Amino acid sequence: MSPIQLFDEESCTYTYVLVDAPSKEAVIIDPVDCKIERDLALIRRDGLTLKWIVETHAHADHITSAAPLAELTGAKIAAPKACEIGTATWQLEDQQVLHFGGQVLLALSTPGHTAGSMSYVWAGHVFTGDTLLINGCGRTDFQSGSSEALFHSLTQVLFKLPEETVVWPGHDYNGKTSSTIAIEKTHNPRIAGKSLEEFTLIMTGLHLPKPKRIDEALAANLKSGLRQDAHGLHYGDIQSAQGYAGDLTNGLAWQWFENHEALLVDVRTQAELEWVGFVPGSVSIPWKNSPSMMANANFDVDLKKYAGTLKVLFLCRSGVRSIAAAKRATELGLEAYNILDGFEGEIDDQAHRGARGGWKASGLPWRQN
Ligand SMILES: N[C@@H](CCC(=O)N[C@@H](CS)C(=O)NCC(=O)O)C(=O)O
Ligand SMILES: [Fe+2]
Repeated sequence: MSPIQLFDEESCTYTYVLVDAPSKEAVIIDPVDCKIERDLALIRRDGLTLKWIVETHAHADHITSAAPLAELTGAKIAAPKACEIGTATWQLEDQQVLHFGGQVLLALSTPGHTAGSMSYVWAGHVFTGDTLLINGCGRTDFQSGSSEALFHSLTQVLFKLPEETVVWPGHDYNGKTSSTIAIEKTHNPRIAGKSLEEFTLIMTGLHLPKPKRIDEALAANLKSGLRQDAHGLHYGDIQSAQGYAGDLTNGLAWQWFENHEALLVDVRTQAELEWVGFVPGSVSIPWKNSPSMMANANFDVDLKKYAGTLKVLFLCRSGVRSIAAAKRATELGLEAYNILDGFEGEIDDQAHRGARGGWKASGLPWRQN
């Protein structure tokens, strides 16, 4: 059994998916926000049931996708208790065990890079987060880091594991993928054969630049990446509206749609669907923002076929036409909702890093013909 190793080129972060083959239950370790689409696609492709989303620590260099992933998959979040990530369901302590299918994942407290950092052991593999890197180790110069604690975690915890244990790090900046306890114990230039004093000297002499996104990342990661969008809503929220049943985030829209609780109506033109993409399984009933009701005569006819069946969710490019369509649908007697930010949202809104990026940027399924 081997883990599936995934890489984020931007932060050089490794994410791991561990699968119990008979039950297809799975665990994901250290998922990254901008890779949520890739990770969801893998889960769907292999028919996996994600049980746990596990963090090795509160990351300083990238934002986790734990919260949106939990909402979209139903998995629960587990994180080291000492990391104080309040949104995690399971606050893990040393030696506690997570189960998925017939598998167990053992949490080992390995402080040093951060005071809460943990490593996880599974079937001859160890996921070391930023405690042990290949030919390196996590820095100890911020976030309650301690060279002394790291020295102890490396020499007294990780290096006590069986020598053939495969080491899977949280990052690699040099293209390396895995190692073993035996190799790191004997060859790791920062720790192999070093005394605590020598190790501390090496660590204090690193003088690494601060991670570029540390402030933004830490604040977000202490909430599992749960962020408010520009409407003040959290991923998955719904808010009441005038003239239709409500506004909802695309995360909740996807959940309802996938659970067959709602019909998803795309009101963009055929040309937009073809050029920009669409949500598989959605129904196309174009709405034109035109003063003449005649322009939307077909809208009424097509939509009435669905009256009285399900909730109807309206999607357009940025969330304007869908409001008009939701109002009209309400007049026609349907339970109609507007999906905030539409398919594309506010493009180029760098400040929010995709928070207003719409359906596509949220990593929800879509396709182009
Ligand atoms: N250059 C990266 C930061 C890299 C970094 O500091 N990585 C941390 C892990 S969060 C580390 O411990 N690095 C150890 C090392 O580079 O030796 C950024 O700006 O985000
Ligand atoms: Fe880190």
